[in-house]
Amino acid sequence: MDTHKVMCSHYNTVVYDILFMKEDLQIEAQKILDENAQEGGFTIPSKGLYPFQWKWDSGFIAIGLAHYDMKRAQQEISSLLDAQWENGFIPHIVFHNESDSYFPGPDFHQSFLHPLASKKYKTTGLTQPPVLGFVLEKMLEISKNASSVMSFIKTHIDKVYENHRYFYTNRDIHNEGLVYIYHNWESGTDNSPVWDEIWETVDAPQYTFQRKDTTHVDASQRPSDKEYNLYVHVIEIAKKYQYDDQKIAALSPFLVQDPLFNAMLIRSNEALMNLYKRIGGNQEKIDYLTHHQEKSKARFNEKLFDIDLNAYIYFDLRNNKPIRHITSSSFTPLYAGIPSKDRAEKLIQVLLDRFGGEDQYLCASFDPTSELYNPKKYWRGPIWMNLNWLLYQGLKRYEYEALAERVKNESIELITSSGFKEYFDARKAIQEASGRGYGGDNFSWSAALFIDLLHE
Ligand code: 2M8
Repeated sequence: MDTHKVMCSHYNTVVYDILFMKEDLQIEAQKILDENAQEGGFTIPSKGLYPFQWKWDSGFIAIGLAHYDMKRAQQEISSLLDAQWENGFIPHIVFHNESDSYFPGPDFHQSFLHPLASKKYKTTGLTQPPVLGFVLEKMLEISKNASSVMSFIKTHIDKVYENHRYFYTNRDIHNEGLVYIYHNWESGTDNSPVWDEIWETVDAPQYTFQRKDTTHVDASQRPSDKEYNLYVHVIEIAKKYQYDDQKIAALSPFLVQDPLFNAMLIRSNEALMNLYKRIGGNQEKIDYLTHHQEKSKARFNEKLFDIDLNAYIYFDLRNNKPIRHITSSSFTPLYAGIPSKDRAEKLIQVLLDRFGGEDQYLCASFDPTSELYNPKKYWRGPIWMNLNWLLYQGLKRYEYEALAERVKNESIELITSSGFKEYFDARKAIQEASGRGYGGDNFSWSAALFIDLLHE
Protein backbone atom coordinates (compact mmCIF):
# COMPACT_ATOMS: atom_id res chain seq x y z
CA MET A 1 0.00 0.00 0.00
CA ASP A 2 1.16 3.55 -0.69
CA THR A 3 1.89 4.84 2.84
CA HIS A 4 2.17 8.38 1.61
CA LYS A 5 -1.40 8.27 0.26
CA VAL A 6 -2.73 6.77 3.48
CA MET A 7 -1.01 9.46 5.53
CA CYS A 8 -2.32 12.18 3.23
CA SER A 9 -5.87 10.90 3.40
CA HIS A 10 -5.63 10.62 7.19
CA TYR A 11 -4.27 14.16 7.31
CA ASN A 12 -7.13 15.38 5.11
CA THR A 13 -9.70 13.69 7.32
CA VAL A 14 -8.22 15.33 10.39
CA VAL A 15 -8.19 18.73 8.66
CA TYR A 16 -11.82 18.28 7.56
CA ASP A 17 -12.84 17.20 11.06
CA ILE A 18 -11.24 20.30 12.54
CA LEU A 19 -12.85 22.50 9.90
CA PHE A 20 -16.28 21.01 10.54
CA MET A 21 -15.79 21.27 14.26
CA LYS A 22 -14.83 24.93 13.90
CA GLU A 23 -17.82 25.55 11.67
CA ASP A 24 -20.10 23.94 14.26
CA LEU A 25 -18.48 25.97 16.98
CA GLN A 26 -18.90 29.16 15.02
CA ILE A 27 -22.63 28.39 14.74
CA GLU A 28 -22.66 27.66 18.47
CA ALA A 29 -20.88 30.98 19.17
CA GLN A 30 -23.45 32.91 17.14
CA LYS A 31 -26.24 31.10 18.97
CA ILE A 32 -24.80 32.23 22.31
CA LEU A 33 -24.60 35.84 21.13
CA ASP A 34 -28.15 35.61 19.80
CA GLU A 35 -29.49 34.12 23.02
CA ASN A 36 -27.74 36.81 25.07
CA ALA A 37 -29.23 39.58 22.89
CA GLN A 38 -31.69 41.91 24.64
CA GLU A 39 -34.39 44.29 23.60
CA GLY A 40 -32.73 47.67 23.22
CA GLY A 41 -29.98 46.32 20.97
CA PHE A 42 -27.37 45.25 23.51
CA THR A 43 -25.97 41.88 24.60
CA ILE A 44 -25.54 40.67 28.18
CA PRO A 45 -22.24 38.96 29.07
CA SER A 46 -23.89 35.85 30.57
CA LYS A 47 -27.42 34.96 31.69
CA GLY A 48 -28.09 35.30 35.42
CA LEU A 49 -24.53 36.17 36.41
CA TYR A 50 -24.28 39.41 34.38
CA PRO A 51 -27.78 40.52 33.31
CA PHE A 52 -26.99 44.10 32.09
CA GLN A 53 -24.81 45.85 29.51
CA TRP A 54 -21.10 46.09 30.42
CA LYS A 55 -18.83 48.60 28.70
CA TRP A 56 -15.78 46.65 27.55
CA ASP A 57 -17.81 43.47 27.05
CA SER A 58 -19.92 45.37 24.53
CA GLY A 59 -16.79 46.43 22.65
CA PHE A 60 -15.52 42.85 22.30
CA ILE A 61 -19.01 41.58 21.53
CA ALA A 62 -19.35 44.11 18.68
CA ILE A 63 -16.15 42.75 17.09
CA GLY A 64 -17.66 39.25 16.97
CA LEU A 65 -21.06 40.47 15.78
CA ALA A 66 -19.43 42.52 13.00
CA HIS A 67 -18.50 39.27 11.25
CA TYR A 68 -22.08 38.22 10.69
CA ASP A 69 -24.48 41.01 11.66
CA MET A 70 -23.00 44.49 11.28
CA LYS A 71 -26.27 46.17 12.10
CA ARG A 72 -26.34 44.50 15.48
CA ALA A 73 -22.68 45.34 16.07
CA GLN A 74 -23.58 48.98 15.51
CA GLN A 75 -26.56 48.76 17.87
CA GLU A 76 -24.30 47.24 20.51
CA ILE A 77 -22.11 50.34 20.39
CA SER A 78 -24.86 52.93 20.01
CA SER A 79 -26.85 51.48 22.92
CA LEU A 80 -23.79 51.90 25.13
CA LEU A 81 -23.00 55.40 23.90
CA ASP A 82 -26.61 56.37 24.48
CA ALA A 83 -25.87 56.16 28.21
CA GLN A 84 -22.86 58.47 28.05
CA TRP A 85 -22.87 61.23 30.70
CA GLU A 86 -22.79 64.90 29.78
CA ASN A 87 -19.14 65.16 30.81
CA GLY A 88 -18.10 62.42 28.35
CA PHE A 89 -17.91 59.65 30.97
CA ILE A 90 -19.06 56.21 29.78
CA PRO A 91 -20.27 54.01 32.65
CA HIS A 92 -19.16 50.43 33.17
CA ILE A 93 -22.70 49.07 33.50
CA VAL A 94 -25.86 50.42 31.86
CA PHE A 95 -29.02 49.24 33.62
CA HIS A 96 -31.30 49.28 30.57
CA ASN A 97 -33.44 46.61 32.14
CA GLU A 98 -34.61 45.39 35.53
CA SER A 99 -33.06 42.29 37.10
CA ASP A 100 -32.69 41.04 40.62
CA SER A 101 -30.07 38.42 39.78
CA TYR A 102 -27.10 40.80 40.25
CA PHE A 103 -25.55 42.67 43.13
CA PRO A 104 -24.84 45.59 43.23
CA GLY A 105 -27.61 46.91 41.02
CA PRO A 106 -28.87 50.42 40.15
CA ASP A 107 -30.29 51.15 43.61
CA PHE A 108 -26.90 50.65 45.12
CA HIS A 109 -24.87 52.60 42.54
CA GLN A 110 -27.20 55.65 42.41
CA SER A 111 -25.61 57.36 39.41
CA PHE A 112 -28.17 60.19 39.76
CA LEU A 113 -25.95 61.57 42.53
CA HIS A 114 -23.65 63.03 39.85
CA PRO A 115 -25.17 66.18 38.29
CA LEU A 116 -24.02 65.23 34.77
CA ALA A 117 -25.06 61.57 34.86
CA SER A 118 -27.28 60.12 32.13
CA LYS A 119 -30.87 61.20 32.67
CA LYS A 120 -32.12 58.47 30.39
CA TYR A 121 -30.57 55.40 32.07
CA LYS A 122 -29.50 54.29 35.49
CA THR A 123 -25.82 53.40 35.37
CA THR A 124 -22.84 52.86 37.63
CA GLY A 125 -20.47 55.70 38.50
CA LEU A 126 -17.51 53.52 37.50
CA THR A 127 -16.01 53.02 34.08
CA GLN A 128 -13.98 50.30 32.32
CA PRO A 129 -11.02 50.10 29.88
CA PRO A 130 -11.54 52.46 26.90
CA VAL A 131 -11.77 49.94 24.06
CA LEU A 132 -14.29 51.72 21.84
CA GLY A 133 -11.81 53.58 19.59
CA PHE A 134 -10.11 50.44 18.36
CA VAL A 135 -13.43 48.59 18.24
CA LEU A 136 -14.77 51.14 15.72
CA GLU A 137 -11.59 50.77 13.66
CA LYS A 138 -11.87 46.98 13.79
CA MET A 139 -15.51 47.08 12.68
CA LEU A 140 -14.51 49.12 9.64
CA GLU A 141 -11.73 46.67 8.84
CA ILE A 142 -14.10 43.68 9.14
CA SER A 143 -16.61 45.39 6.84
CA LYS A 144 -13.78 45.94 4.31
CA ASN A 145 -14.33 49.68 4.56
CA ALA A 146 -18.08 49.59 3.81
CA SER A 147 -19.52 53.08 3.40
CA SER A 148 -22.43 52.25 5.74
CA VAL A 149 -19.95 51.46 8.53
CA MET A 150 -18.02 54.61 7.76
CA SER A 151 -21.19 56.67 8.13
CA PHE A 152 -21.94 54.93 11.41
CA ILE A 153 -18.46 55.88 12.60
CA LYS A 154 -18.91 59.47 11.47
CA THR A 155 -22.02 59.84 13.60
CA HIS A 156 -20.56 58.17 16.71
CA ILE A 157 -16.83 58.92 16.81
CA ASP A 158 -17.16 62.28 18.59
CA LYS A 159 -18.73 60.57 21.59
CA VAL A 160 -15.68 58.33 21.91
CA TYR A 161 -13.42 61.35 21.47
CA GLU A 162 -15.31 63.15 24.25
CA ASN A 163 -14.74 60.12 26.44
CA HIS A 164 -10.97 60.40 25.88
CA ARG A 165 -11.12 64.11 26.70
CA TYR A 166 -12.98 63.21 29.89
CA PHE A 167 -10.10 60.92 30.90
CA TYR A 168 -7.34 63.41 30.20
CA THR A 169 -9.24 66.29 31.83
CA ASN A 170 -10.41 64.51 34.96
CA ARG A 171 -8.26 61.50 35.61
CA ASP A 172 -4.71 62.58 34.87
CA ILE A 173 -4.00 64.27 38.19
CA HIS A 174 -0.30 64.94 37.55
CA ASN A 175 -0.94 66.00 33.96
CA GLU A 176 1.53 63.33 32.86
CA GLY A 177 -0.50 61.46 30.24
CA LEU A 178 -1.46 58.53 32.51
CA VAL A 179 -5.00 58.23 33.85
CA TYR A 180 -6.12 56.64 37.10
CA ILE A 181 -8.77 54.10 37.98
CA TYR A 182 -10.39 54.43 41.38
CA HIS A 183 -11.88 50.98 41.78
CA ASN A 184 -10.78 47.44 40.93
CA TRP A 185 -14.03 47.04 38.94
CA GLU A 186 -12.75 49.79 36.64
CA SER A 187 -9.70 47.68 35.78
CA GLY A 188 -11.84 44.82 34.46
CA THR A 189 -9.36 42.44 36.19
CA ASP A 190 -11.38 42.58 39.36
CA ASN A 191 -9.70 40.51 42.04
CA SER A 192 -6.20 40.30 40.63
CA PRO A 193 -3.58 39.71 43.36
CA VAL A 194 -2.18 43.08 42.23
CA TRP A 195 -4.83 44.77 44.36
CA ASP A 196 -4.10 42.74 47.53
CA GLU A 197 -1.53 45.15 48.92
CA ILE A 198 -3.86 48.09 48.39
CA TRP A 199 -6.65 46.34 50.26
CA GLU A 200 -4.29 45.79 53.18
CA THR A 201 -4.12 49.57 53.62
CA VAL A 202 -7.92 49.98 53.69
CA ASP A 203 -9.89 49.95 56.89
CA ALA A 204 -13.51 49.32 55.90
CA PRO A 205 -16.55 48.92 58.16
CA GLN A 206 -18.60 45.75 57.74
CA TYR A 207 -21.44 46.42 55.27
CA THR A 208 -24.59 44.38 55.00
CA PHE A 209 -25.33 43.11 51.51
CA GLN A 210 -26.55 40.04 49.70
CA ARG A 211 -24.24 38.76 46.98
CA LYS A 212 -25.86 37.14 43.94
CA ASP A 213 -22.80 36.00 41.96
CA THR A 214 -22.16 33.00 44.22
CA THR A 215 -25.68 31.73 43.55
CA HIS A 216 -24.69 31.36 39.86
CA VAL A 217 -21.04 30.25 40.16
CA ASP A 218 -19.15 28.12 42.69
CA ALA A 219 -17.86 30.50 45.40
CA SER A 220 -14.33 29.06 45.09
CA GLN A 221 -14.12 30.61 41.61
CA ARG A 222 -15.24 34.08 42.72
CA PRO A 223 -13.86 36.86 44.98
CA SER A 224 -14.28 36.42 48.74
CA ASP A 225 -16.90 38.23 50.90
CA LYS A 226 -14.10 40.24 52.49
CA GLU A 227 -13.09 41.47 49.03
CA TYR A 228 -16.69 42.33 48.15
CA ASN A 229 -16.95 44.34 51.35
CA LEU A 230 -13.94 46.41 50.21
CA TYR A 231 -15.42 46.84 46.71
CA VAL A 232 -18.62 48.18 48.30
CA HIS A 233 -16.64 50.44 50.63
CA VAL A 234 -14.82 52.28 47.82
CA ILE A 235 -18.12 52.92 46.03
CA GLU A 236 -19.69 54.19 49.26
CA ILE A 237 -16.88 56.76 49.47
CA ALA A 238 -17.43 57.85 45.85
CA LYS A 239 -21.19 58.13 46.47
CA LYS A 240 -20.61 60.22 49.56
CA TYR A 241 -18.94 62.77 47.25
CA GLN A 242 -21.53 62.46 44.45
CA TYR A 243 -18.98 60.71 42.22
CA ASP A 244 -17.03 63.95 41.97
CA ASP A 245 -13.74 63.18 40.16
CA GLN A 246 -11.63 65.64 42.13
CA LYS A 247 -12.90 64.42 45.48
CA ILE A 248 -12.37 60.83 44.41
CA ALA A 249 -8.80 61.63 43.32
CA ALA A 250 -8.18 63.22 46.71
CA LEU A 251 -9.92 60.67 48.91
CA SER A 252 -10.35 57.26 47.35
CA PRO A 253 -8.16 54.65 49.07
CA PHE A 254 -7.86 52.93 45.69
CA LEU A 255 -6.16 55.10 43.05
CA VAL A 256 -4.05 53.28 40.47
CA GLN A 257 -2.43 53.77 37.07
CA ASP A 258 -3.13 50.45 35.41
CA PRO A 259 -1.10 49.34 32.35
CA LEU A 260 -4.08 47.62 30.70
CA PHE A 261 -6.39 50.61 31.09
CA ASN A 262 -3.78 53.09 29.85
CA ALA A 263 -2.70 50.84 26.98
CA MET A 264 -6.33 50.63 25.83
CA LEU A 265 -6.60 54.42 25.96
CA ILE A 266 -3.42 54.78 23.88
CA ARG A 267 -4.48 52.13 21.33
CA SER A 268 -7.89 53.81 21.06
CA ASN A 269 -6.28 57.28 20.68
CA GLU A 270 -4.38 55.85 17.73
CA ALA A 271 -7.55 54.41 16.22
CA LEU A 272 -9.43 57.70 16.64
CA MET A 273 -6.60 59.60 14.92
CA ASN A 274 -6.61 57.11 12.02
CA LEU A 275 -10.38 57.35 11.67
CA TYR A 276 -10.48 61.16 11.85
CA LYS A 277 -7.80 61.33 9.16
CA ARG A 278 -9.93 59.15 6.92
CA ILE A 279 -13.03 61.20 7.62
CA GLY A 280 -11.15 64.42 6.83
CA GLY A 281 -11.21 67.79 8.64
CA ASN A 282 -11.28 67.52 12.45
CA GLN A 283 -7.74 68.91 12.70
CA GLU A 284 -8.20 70.22 16.22
CA LYS A 285 -9.23 66.79 17.46
CA ILE A 286 -6.32 65.13 15.68
CA ASP A 287 -3.91 67.65 17.21
CA TYR A 288 -5.35 67.11 20.68
CA LEU A 289 -5.03 63.34 20.37
CA THR A 290 -1.52 63.53 18.87
CA HIS A 291 -0.30 65.72 21.71
CA HIS A 292 -1.70 63.42 24.38
CA GLN A 293 -0.60 60.31 22.58
CA GLU A 294 3.07 61.30 22.53
CA LYS A 295 3.02 62.36 26.14
CA SER A 296 1.16 59.23 27.28
CA LYS A 297 3.45 56.82 25.47
CA ALA A 298 6.61 58.45 26.77
CA ARG A 299 5.41 58.52 30.37
CA PHE A 300 4.07 54.99 30.15
CA ASN A 301 7.53 53.75 29.22
CA GLU A 302 9.17 55.80 31.96
CA LYS A 303 6.82 55.13 34.80
CA LEU A 304 5.17 51.78 34.17
CA PHE A 305 8.13 49.70 32.95
CA ASP A 306 10.12 47.89 35.62
CA ILE A 307 13.66 47.41 34.36
CA ASP A 308 14.45 44.66 36.85
CA LEU A 309 11.36 42.64 36.02
CA ASN A 310 11.52 43.59 32.32
CA ALA A 311 7.77 44.04 32.30
CA TYR A 312 5.07 46.68 32.53
CA ILE A 313 3.63 47.00 36.01
CA TYR A 314 1.17 49.16 38.01
CA PHE A 315 1.53 52.38 39.96
CA ASP A 316 -0.34 52.93 43.22
CA LEU A 317 -0.98 56.68 43.24
CA ARG A 318 -2.56 56.73 46.68
CA ASN A 319 0.46 55.14 48.36
CA ASN A 320 2.90 56.56 45.80
CA LYS A 321 4.67 53.34 44.88
CA PRO A 322 4.86 50.82 42.05
CA ILE A 323 3.02 47.50 42.39
CA ARG A 324 5.56 45.03 41.09
CA HIS A 325 3.55 42.10 39.76
CA ILE A 326 3.41 40.66 36.25
CA THR A 327 -0.02 39.84 34.84
CA SER A 328 -1.55 39.32 31.41
CA SER A 329 -2.17 43.10 31.46
CA SER A 330 1.63 43.60 31.44
CA PHE A 331 1.73 42.48 27.80
CA THR A 332 -1.13 44.64 26.47
CA PRO A 333 1.15 47.64 25.71
CA LEU A 334 2.31 45.60 22.69
CA TYR A 335 -1.08 46.11 21.06
CA ALA A 336 -0.76 49.87 21.59
CA GLY A 337 2.74 50.02 20.06
CA ILE A 338 4.20 51.33 23.34
CA PRO A 339 7.51 49.39 23.75
CA SER A 340 10.52 49.84 21.49
CA LYS A 341 11.50 46.70 19.55
CA ASP A 342 14.25 46.03 22.02
CA ARG A 343 11.94 46.35 25.01
CA ALA A 344 9.29 44.22 23.29
CA GLU A 345 11.90 41.47 22.88
CA LYS A 346 12.64 41.51 26.62
CA LEU A 347 8.96 41.57 27.49
CA ILE A 348 8.27 38.57 25.28
CA GLN A 349 11.11 36.67 26.89
CA VAL A 350 9.36 37.22 30.23
CA LEU A 351 6.10 36.02 28.71
CA LEU A 352 7.78 32.83 27.51
CA ASP A 353 9.78 32.20 30.68
CA ARG A 354 7.01 32.78 33.19
CA PHE A 355 3.75 32.13 31.34
CA GLY A 356 4.67 30.06 28.30
CA GLY A 357 6.23 26.81 29.54
CA GLU A 358 5.34 23.58 27.72
CA ASP A 359 2.95 22.65 30.50
CA GLN A 360 0.95 25.92 30.19
CA TYR A 361 -1.51 27.34 27.76
CA LEU A 362 -1.02 31.03 27.06
CA CYS A 363 -1.83 33.27 28.76
CA ALA A 364 -2.56 32.99 32.49
CA SER A 365 -3.98 36.21 33.94
CA PHE A 366 -1.43 36.22 36.76
CA ASP A 367 2.22 35.19 36.94
CA PRO A 368 2.19 31.37 37.27
CA THR A 369 5.59 31.45 39.02
CA SER A 370 4.20 33.58 41.87
CA GLU A 371 2.91 32.07 45.09
CA LEU A 372 -0.20 34.24 44.69
CA TYR A 373 -1.14 32.45 41.46
CA ASN A 374 -4.47 30.61 41.66
CA PRO A 375 -5.33 28.77 38.42
CA LYS A 376 -9.06 28.46 39.19
CA LYS A 377 -10.09 31.72 40.76
CA TYR A 378 -11.51 34.55 38.65
CA TRP A 379 -8.73 37.08 37.79
CA ARG A 380 -6.10 35.46 40.02
CA GLY A 381 -4.70 33.12 37.37
CA PRO A 382 -7.11 31.66 34.77
CA ILE A 383 -6.98 32.55 31.07
CA TRP A 384 -9.47 35.12 29.74
CA MET A 385 -10.31 35.30 26.03
CA ASN A 386 -10.27 39.09 25.81
CA LEU A 387 -6.74 39.30 27.22
CA ASN A 388 -5.64 36.52 24.87
CA TRP A 389 -7.12 38.44 21.96
CA LEU A 390 -5.23 41.60 22.99
CA LEU A 391 -2.02 39.59 23.34
CA TYR A 392 -2.52 38.02 19.92
CA GLN A 393 -3.00 41.45 18.33
CA GLY A 394 0.09 42.79 20.11
CA LEU A 395 2.31 39.90 19.03
CA LYS A 396 1.19 40.38 15.44
CA ARG A 397 1.90 44.10 15.62
CA TYR A 398 5.52 43.33 16.63
CA GLU A 399 5.72 40.53 14.02
CA TYR A 400 6.06 37.62 16.45
CA GLU A 401 4.00 35.59 14.01
CA ALA A 402 4.70 32.10 15.39
CA LEU A 403 3.93 33.10 18.96
CA ALA A 404 0.79 34.96 17.85
CA GLU A 405 -0.29 31.79 16.06
CA ARG A 406 0.31 29.81 19.25
CA VAL A 407 -1.92 32.19 21.27
CA LYS A 408 -4.63 31.99 18.63
CA ASN A 409 -4.52 28.20 18.33
CA GLU A 410 -4.44 27.65 22.07
CA SER A 411 -7.40 30.01 22.55
CA ILE A 412 -9.39 28.05 19.98
CA GLU A 413 -8.30 24.77 21.56
CA LEU A 414 -9.42 25.88 25.02
CA ILE A 415 -12.88 26.73 23.76
CA THR A 416 -13.03 23.52 21.77
CA SER A 417 -12.27 21.45 24.85
CA SER A 418 -14.09 23.46 27.54
CA GLY A 419 -16.87 25.35 25.77
CA PHE A 420 -17.62 29.07 25.82
CA LYS A 421 -16.81 29.55 29.47
CA GLU A 422 -15.92 32.80 31.18
CA TYR A 423 -12.33 31.72 32.04
CA PHE A 424 -10.05 28.73 31.57
CA ASP A 425 -7.42 26.76 33.44
CA ALA A 426 -3.95 27.39 31.96
CA ARG A 427 -2.47 24.06 33.11
CA LYS A 428 -2.23 21.68 30.16
CA ALA A 429 -2.37 18.53 32.28
CA ILE A 430 -5.67 19.64 33.83
CA GLN A 431 -7.12 20.67 30.46
CA GLU A 432 -6.09 17.46 28.75
CA ALA A 433 -7.57 15.32 31.51
CA SER A 434 -11.02 16.89 31.37
CA GLY A 435 -11.20 20.35 29.81
CA ARG A 436 -11.59 23.01 32.44
CA GLY A 437 -13.48 26.23 32.12
CA TYR A 438 -14.79 28.21 35.05
CA GLY A 439 -17.21 31.02 35.94
CA GLY A 440 -20.25 31.80 33.80
CA ASP A 441 -21.49 29.64 30.90
CA ASN A 442 -22.27 30.77 27.35
CA PHE A 443 -20.10 33.79 27.90
CA SER A 444 -20.52 36.46 25.22
CA TRP A 445 -17.00 37.79 24.74
CA SER A 446 -15.56 34.23 24.63
CA ALA A 447 -18.03 33.55 21.79
CA ALA A 448 -17.46 36.87 20.01
CA LEU A 449 -13.67 36.78 20.09
CA PHE A 450 -13.67 33.11 19.08
CA ILE A 451 -15.52 34.17 15.92
CA ASP A 452 -12.97 36.90 15.27
CA LEU A 453 -9.99 34.59 15.84
CA LEU A 454 -11.47 32.03 13.43
CA HIS A 455 -11.52 34.72 10.76
CA GLU A 456 -7.89 35.65 11.32
C1 2M8 B 1 -16.61 40.97 35.81
O1 2M8 B 1 -16.91 42.11 36.63
C2 2M8 B 1 -18.20 42.33 37.24
C3 2M8 B 1 -18.16 43.74 37.83
O2 2M8 B 1 -17.96 44.67 36.82
C4 2M8 B 1 -18.55 41.36 38.31
O3 2M8 B 1 -17.73 40.48 38.67
O4 2M8 B 1 -19.67 41.41 38.80
C5 2M8 B 1 -15.23 41.25 35.19
O5 2M8 B 1 -14.69 40.09 34.62
C6 2M8 B 1 -15.32 42.37 34.18
O6 2M8 B 1 -14.11 42.53 33.50
C7 2M8 B 1 -16.45 42.10 33.14
O7 2M8 B 1 -16.59 43.19 32.31
C8 2M8 B 1 -17.77 41.79 33.85
C9 2M8 B 1 -18.86 41.32 32.89
O8 2M8 B 1 -18.37 40.29 32.07
O9 2M8 B 1 -17.59 40.76 34.83
